[in-house]
Amino acid sequence: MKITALSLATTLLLFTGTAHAGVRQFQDGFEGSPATKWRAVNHAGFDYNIGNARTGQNNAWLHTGNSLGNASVDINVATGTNGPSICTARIYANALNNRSTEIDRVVVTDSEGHLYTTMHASLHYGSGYEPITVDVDIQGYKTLNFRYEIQDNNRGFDGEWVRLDDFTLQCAY
Ligand SMILES: [Ca+2]
Ligand SMILES: [Ca+2]
Repeated sequence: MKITALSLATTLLLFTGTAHAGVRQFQDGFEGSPATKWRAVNHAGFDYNIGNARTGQNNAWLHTGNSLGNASVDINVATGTNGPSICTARIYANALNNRSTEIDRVVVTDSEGHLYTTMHASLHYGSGYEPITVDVDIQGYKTLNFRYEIQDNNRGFDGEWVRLDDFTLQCAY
C-alpha cells in the first residue's frame, strides 16, 4: 500500500512539473514615483502617504461626476515568453463616498492595438479594498496595457470616487 501511494505522488509531481515551466510576476503598489509608471487621465491621480493605501504608503484614485468625464489610470507591462502564457492581472479597488460604485471598464490591449478583453467590476461600499481580476492568454512576448476606468452615471457633483492599490500581473508559461 505504501509503495503504491508513493508512486502516485511521484507521477503527480512530474505531471505538474511539465504543465508549467515557470511563472513571471510583476507587481506595482503605486509606491515610489507612481506618475513615472502610471498614466492618469482626467480627474485621477495618486495619494502619497495620507493613510488611504491598502499596503505601503501610496495608492491611486479616480473620480467622476457632473461633466467631469471618464477618469482612468493605466500601465504598460512587458511580459510573455517564446510561446503561450496564461496571465492573470489583479488590482484592489475601494468604493468611497458612502455609495457602491464600479470600475466601469477594465481594458487590456497590447502595443500593436489588439484588444484582449474589456470587463465591468462592481464595488460595494463598506467592503474596503476589493480584488478585481482579469485573465488574458497571450502568445509570445507582449507589452500589455492595463487600464482601469470609471464613467459618470449622473450621480451628481460628488459622483463616484474609487481608490486603487496593489496591481499584480502573473503569467504562467
Ligand atoms: Ca500602495
Ligand atoms: Ca460609473
